[in-house]
Formats: sequence, C-alpha cells, structure tokens
Amino acid sequence: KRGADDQHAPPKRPKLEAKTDVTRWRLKDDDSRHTWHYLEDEKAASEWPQSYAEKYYLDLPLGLPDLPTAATPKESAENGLTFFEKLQLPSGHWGCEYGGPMFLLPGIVIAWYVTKTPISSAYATEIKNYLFARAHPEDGGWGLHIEGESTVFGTTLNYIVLRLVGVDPEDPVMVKARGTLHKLGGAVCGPHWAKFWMAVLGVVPWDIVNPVPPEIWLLPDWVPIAPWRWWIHIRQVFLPMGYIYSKKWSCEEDDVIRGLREELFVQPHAEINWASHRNSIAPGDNYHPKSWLLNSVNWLLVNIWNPYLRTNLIKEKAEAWVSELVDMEDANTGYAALAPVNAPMNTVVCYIRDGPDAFTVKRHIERFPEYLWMKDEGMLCNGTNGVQCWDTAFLIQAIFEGGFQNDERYRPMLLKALHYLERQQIREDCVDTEKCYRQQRKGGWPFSNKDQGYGVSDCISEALKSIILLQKVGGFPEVLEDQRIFDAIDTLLLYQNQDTGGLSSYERRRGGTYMEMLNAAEVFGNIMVEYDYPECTTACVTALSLFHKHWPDYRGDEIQKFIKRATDWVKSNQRPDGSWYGSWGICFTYATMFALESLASVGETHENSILSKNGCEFLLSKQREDGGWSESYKACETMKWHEHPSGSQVVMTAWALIGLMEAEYPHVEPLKKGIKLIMERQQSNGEWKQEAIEGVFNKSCMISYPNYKFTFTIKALGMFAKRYPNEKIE
Ligand code: LAN
Repeated sequence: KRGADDQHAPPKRPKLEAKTDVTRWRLKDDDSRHTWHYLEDEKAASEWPQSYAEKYYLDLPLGLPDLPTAATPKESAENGLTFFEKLQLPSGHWGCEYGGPMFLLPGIVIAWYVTKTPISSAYATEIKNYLFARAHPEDGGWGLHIEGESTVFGTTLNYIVLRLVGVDPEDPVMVKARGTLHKLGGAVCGPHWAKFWMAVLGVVPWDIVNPVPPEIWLLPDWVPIAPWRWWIHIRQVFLPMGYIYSKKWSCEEDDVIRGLREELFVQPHAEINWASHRNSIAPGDNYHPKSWLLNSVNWLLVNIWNPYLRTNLIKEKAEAWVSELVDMEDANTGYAALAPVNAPMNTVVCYIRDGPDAFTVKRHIERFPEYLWMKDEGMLCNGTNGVQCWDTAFLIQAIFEGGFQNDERYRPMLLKALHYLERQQIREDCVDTEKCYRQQRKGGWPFSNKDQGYGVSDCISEALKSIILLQKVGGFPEVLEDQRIFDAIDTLLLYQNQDTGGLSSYERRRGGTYMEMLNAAEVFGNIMVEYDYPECTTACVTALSLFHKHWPDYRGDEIQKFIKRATDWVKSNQRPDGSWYGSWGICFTYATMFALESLASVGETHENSILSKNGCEFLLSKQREDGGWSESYKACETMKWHEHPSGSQVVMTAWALIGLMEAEYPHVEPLKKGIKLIMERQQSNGEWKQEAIEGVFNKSCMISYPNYKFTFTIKALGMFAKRYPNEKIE
C-alpha cells in the first residue's frame, strides 16, 4: 500500500566493482563511534592521510622500522608495546574488527533493502568481496561463524546478502554456494532466524516461521517464564521479532526477491507446503534441538491460539506494549541498539509503524555503519559496535603487570586511555529503568562504548581495575573522583546471583535454567537466561579485592562477603580434571586462567591450595612439545578439550602462562618454553600475526578478538619479566 512516488521507488542498485582502492578508506573515530568512509577523490584522500591504525586494519604496509631484536621477555613486551602504541586511536582506545559470526551482516543488509535505503557502491563492493573471501574453500557455502562448516543458516542468509547488493545469480561463486545449499536441503531447512528474515523479505510466506507471539509480553511479571526474565540478547531480539511476526509484514516484491524464490529451494516455490517446514532443520544447523515442550507450545499457538483465541484486542494490546518497549530500547541506546541483531529488527519495526520518512527509521539507518568494519578482505559486520572499553582495559592492565607504567614512553598513551575510560563511564540510569526491565547502570562500563549503554559485570570490573591502577598505583591524575568509583561499586554489587554467589553478564539471573526448554533459535546453546560464568565472577572478585585494598571502609563488610561467596562459587565450578569451562573465550584455557587469577587474589595458590594446583596440572597436561598451547573452538561446542589443527597459538599460550604465573606455579621450565614460543612468533616490528579465532558465545558461535594477540602476550611477557628478571630465554 506504500506510495509509488519517486521518492519511495526502489533505490538504484549499487554499482559493483571488482574492488575499491584500499588507500581511500578512512576510519572516523568520533569518541569511539567508528564509521568507515570511502573518499571518492584524490584531493580528499590527500587531506586526510591514512593513519597507522587504518593501514594496519587494511593490511597495507606500515613502513615501520625494524626494532632491535628482543633478547629478553621484557624487551619483547616493550617491542610489542612500541608497535601497539601506534595503533591507539585518537580518542584513546584501540579499535579492531570484531567479526566471526556470519549471521549479522544479513540483518543489516536486509533492513537496508526493505527500507529502500541506497547502498553505496563502495560498501556493496566490499561486502561482496568479504563474503567471496570467506566462502568455504571446499563447498563454497558459509557457516555460523568463519571457522565453522557450511550451514543452511550461513549459506542462505549470505547468499541473500550477495543478491541484494547486486551479485548475479550465475556468478560462479553463487552457483557453487547454491549447489551446497541445495545439498543441505535448501532454505526450508534453515533455523528460525533465517526463516524470519526470509519472511520479512517476502521470499517465503510467514507460515514457515515458528510463532513469535508478542502476547508473551503481556504475561504478569510473576509468571516464571515471563520474558523480562530472559537473557537480554534474547529478550531484545524476541521483542521486535514479535511485532513484525504479529504484523506478518513483508516488503514489496521485485525481481531480486522473485529470483531468490527460485534460487534458494530444492523444490519449485509454488509447490512447497510451507507450514509443513516450520520445523525442518538441517542436522548441521541443529545445535540445540527444540524441546518437546517448545514443540507443543508452538503447535498450540499455531493450531489453537492464533486461529481461535487470539482476539484483536489482545493482538493490539501486545503490539502496543512491544512497540513501546522497542522505543525505550531505542531511546536508551540512541537508536544504536544492543547489538546488530536487534538493531535491524527495531529498524523494521519503526519502518512498518512510522513509515519510510520517519526520524526513527532515519536515525536507525544512520547508526548502522557503526557495526560495519572494513579490512583487507572487504567489509563485514562486527558482533557489537566495537570492543573499545574491553580492549583498552586489558592493555592498561598488561602494562601494569610488567611494571611499564613509569616508563615515559608509555605515559602519554596511558593518559589518553585513562581519559577515554573516564568518558565512557555510564553516568545515568535508563529512563524508567524498571518499566523497561533494565537494571541500574549508573557508574558502570559497557563492553564497547557508552552510546550502547549496557553495563556488563566483567566490563565494569576490568575498567575499574584499570582506573584504580592508573590513579592509585601509577600516579596518574585523578580524573575520576571517589564518588564515581563508588557509583561503579554500587552498580557492580547488584550483579551477584543470590542463590549461587556467582556472576552473570548483563544482569543478575532472573529465571531458572529450565527456561532453556523454550530456546527456539536452534543454532545456539545457553541463550535463554543468565548463567553463572567463571570469567565474569573472577573479574568481579579481582576488581573488588583491588578496590577494597584502597577503600577498606566503603561497604567493606558487604564486599568481603561478596568476594567470599563468589570465590566459593568459582571453587565449586571447577571440573574434575582441574579446569573451568569458558563461555566467552576458547575455552578451558581461557576460563582456567581467570579462575586461577581470582584464587590467587584471595591468597590461594599452587603452594597452599589443591584447587589451584589441580588447575595448574590441567594446563600443564595440555602444553605441547613446542611449549605452546592450542585449544580449538570445538571445545566450546563439545565441552571436551580439542586441539586446534594449526598447532600452538600465541594467545592461547599467553592465557595458559598467565594462569600458571598467577597461581605461582613453582617450576620455571614450562613457563620458559611458552615464553620462548611467544617471543619467536613476534615479528621484527614488534607485532604478532593473527592466528585462530579467540572468542565464543552461546557455545556454538565463535568471534574474533584480534587485539588479544597484543594485550595478553604483552601481559604474559611482562609478568614473566617481573617475576623472573634473571632468567635467560634461549
Ligand atoms: C559479548 C561480547 C563481550 C562478552 C564478554 C565481556 C567478553 C563476556 O565476558 C560477557 C559477555 C559479553 C558481553 C558478550 C555477550 C554476547 C555478545 C554480545 C558478545 C559475545 C558479542 C556478540 C554477542 C551477541 C549475543 C551477538 C548477537 C547474537 C545473539 C544470539 C542475539
């Protein structure tokens, strides 16, 4: 029914080129709101020269001189710092690609398409290049994440992206991908989220999409499954999805959409019984099969609730409430949204509700580029709008571990980083916090930047530790007065789960883990509620211990109790083999490092604690011949140790060494072997090269933390140098 006037006619298709000129790309750092710009002419390019950081991200030669070869771990750490300092962005933080997941870019591109937003040729060209570069080398499909096997989820959605940016269906890359998709059963075997996006595009009818009833938001708060109890990422995705599902909205049909209807399925489109495929799913996509309970609920919703019981009144009431909650999320994040899954969905809600010219739609679209990242392979979508606060905090701590904070060479960098973290502290609570089911956030720090506005327990902790170190230990100016530190503590103390003493990510746990029975996404595990995480718990323990040392009188008793309960939980979470299972980094190595650190912070080390000793033994049992460690992401999926086929990894090696050194492991030989490996992998300009993927979420999806190869290596080298100043590495 939308107007057919020129303004809303389909936008001109972008002109796809083989490639863009990489020397023309610039990253704007607007106090860590990152946007990539393609400068169209020579003059503009010469007026805005490329920085080291930009060249580095684009894999262009930096022209940096070779550094004197590092003979000691200390020198190696210094060379690393000399290099990394060059990559600090003007506002004081470090940037990076944050790719890995392959289901995020499709949301952005589909939202552009259905809102008729023109895509620039430079963006379209580089999106195409990235997806071409990342097609599976053997079968040409795409997986859930960059290292995974091809799935229907990844292949369908990324195939769609390529068609929407203008790639010809007969391009050999497309022919190959289509062949793989058909072998996997075609797009009818995709998971829920793939079916949802295809329905929005009008490639499939809504009958194939399992229900996303917005009415669930009308449940009273006391109901044990009420959505305010769900993990924030699922809650904020289910919200706009429910609105769109309820409207059964699809965009206008055009040639590309008609083409996709012919290309994505094994059977002719007109002959498909869509409703019968609601639960069709390829085995490779079905990481978390739907429970009998969810299947029954879905059956009831489709066959009884929707046709007979769902009155217009209920529908309208539910849509209105969901729509209001979407507005609150938009207001709280300045239309940037929590992550690139709900961002494009909220955009579509605003488009349906407010029309194409609305401010809400425009503002959403304006913020999309903050999720996109340009690198040598092309343009991808980051998992969040960046890793700014998180990486900055780790770099600061790495410097203190090695005692480099007094070196004049690094003080300007540290001062800039301190001011950056100061500006990124969240100073205000959300408007109507309780109404939109948020938790106090004042005083906290986010993972990325303040705009996004969600505090996370371990992000608050890591930022806080860094600031305390800088201001109280490093003699840096006091840019955060005590009251602001206390604000952070007040917020942090709210995160502890009352039943276990452990800590979760964005909020205290609000519902039981039985809620996983309602996990409808199929491709992820552990998404429905908050869990206790060793990483988050240990970060809070170490932050509070440090705080308590400097301000013993501020809520001292509570803090001591908090620490005791949290460490008890960490202890109870150790596995029989001495390890801890990690949820945000790969995997046992990552979590065991954090756990050993938190035990040490309460005085429990290899010498006096059997838990610490067993943790060390676990790590040592995995050390390889060459001195390194190399756990694979498969460990996250299977919850069993797996070696990475490409051998030792510097980041993994650094994690294991840090864990051992925190635990004060008494024998230096294994440490020396690991340190040697890290030093040997260092390049002559001080950098380390990218190796296997480092991070994970929801057990099945991997995500890149490219700055870990600097922050954790430098930390491990610095720790070693400080603890063993006289050991020679040969
Ligand atoms: C992140 C990134 C940071 C991460 C740590 C701080 C490292 C962790 O210790 C706590 C959890 C947190 C904040 C986290 C949670 C889940 C995120 C936001 C991500 C892994 C980045 C991307 C992911 C998000 C869920 C992606 C969208 C996918 C959905 C299933 C909605």
